Amino acid sequence: MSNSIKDQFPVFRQNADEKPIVYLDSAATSQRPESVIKAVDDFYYKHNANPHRGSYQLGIEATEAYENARLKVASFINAKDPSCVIFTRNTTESMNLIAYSYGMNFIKEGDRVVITILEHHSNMIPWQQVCRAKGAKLDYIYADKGGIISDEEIEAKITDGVKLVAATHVSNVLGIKTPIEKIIKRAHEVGAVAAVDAAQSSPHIKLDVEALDADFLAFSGHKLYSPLGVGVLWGKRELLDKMPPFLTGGDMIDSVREQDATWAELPNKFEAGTQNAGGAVGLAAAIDWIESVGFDKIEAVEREIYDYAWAKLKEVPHLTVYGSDKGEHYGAIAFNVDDVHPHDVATILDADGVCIRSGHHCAQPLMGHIGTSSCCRASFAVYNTKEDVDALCASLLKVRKWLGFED
Ligand code: C6P
Repeated sequence: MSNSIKDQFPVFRQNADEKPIVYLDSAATSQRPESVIKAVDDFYYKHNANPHRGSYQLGIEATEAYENARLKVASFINAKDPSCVIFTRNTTESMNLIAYSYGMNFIKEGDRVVITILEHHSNMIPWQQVCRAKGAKLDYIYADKGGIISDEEIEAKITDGVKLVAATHVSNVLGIKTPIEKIIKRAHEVGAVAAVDAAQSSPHIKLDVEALDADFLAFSGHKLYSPLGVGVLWGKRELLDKMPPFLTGGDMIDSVREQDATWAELPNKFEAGTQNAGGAVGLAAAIDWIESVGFDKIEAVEREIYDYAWAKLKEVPHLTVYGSDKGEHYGAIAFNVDDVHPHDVATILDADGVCIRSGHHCAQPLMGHIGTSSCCRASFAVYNTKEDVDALCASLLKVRKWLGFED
């Protein structure tokens, strides 16, 4: 299957003497289309200045580029109020912002915070810190071994006394979509605030904060075809307004006296210091690119690749594929080769130009839950093809042979 989308990504345009790259690590970070790279270049070639600072023409251009990126993100996630879109460095910073600004101030002793066992450490450790500091309890919604969360588990864990629920939209290890809509609804029924980690859903699923009715939603630009170092936190105004700043310094103040200060309005209150305007411009260009392809096409292409990969990997001997064929999956498939450490698998695959991630994927409690300490993960984006999956499977067949196993 040819994929004209792939041609738009310079990293895949190798010279004849270069080994082709079979990039199956988009859940870690995606590649960038040429239009994004050019947009970032254009910003630095022609419009770079410190946004919100310079009143000269170049400064105005930089501010406009940065603020237009905010408008683009707001429309991308269907946020009605663009000033509730806050630029951060990444999902990790966004989740920490919620934890340190909302959690540390509004979670009290004896309260409960609920997360799921599928969480990435970025949506786990901040809540451990909040609960430890405030004397609150951290509870887990467990999935079955396939990653499926039942309605009963949601109802049993999200009960009176829960003040905040933070859940991933899609697991970075198993690729499974959580029943996030039910989790949010249940959180609201018990009066809790609901935060969504959309790091792994944003490249695959059309986000709509209105329809989801989340209170907070976070994602990283770099998994979404954008530059490294730019992320997003969206929150409901009534929450963001009452939260104190997470970081303090330049551009987040209304006025400063010797002993105290007052804060700027949203979004500046949460954007202390010089911001990554080039990154924001790249994120806006990535959104343009995604919209030019369209989520219908993205979902269709990725569904075909995912189903193909799932079936093919199941046929590879001596392979344990984690997760289940029930449920909705996006992006990632986790597996192990019998008797071979995942890092060795990844290194052997690299000799064929096949890039996968190995390790605990920043989800150690989930690893324990599915019965391993680490695993391999192949992850897909809209530029992948069935040929990429074939190359992965062909390379996997070599692994045990290389290591001297007889079969
Ligand atoms: N997961 C992976 O290979 P940052 O690193 O801040 O951009 O994103 C953190 C993060 C938060 N939540 C989920 C569900 C994630 O998958 C990630 C990042 C990468 O799985 C890098 S560890």
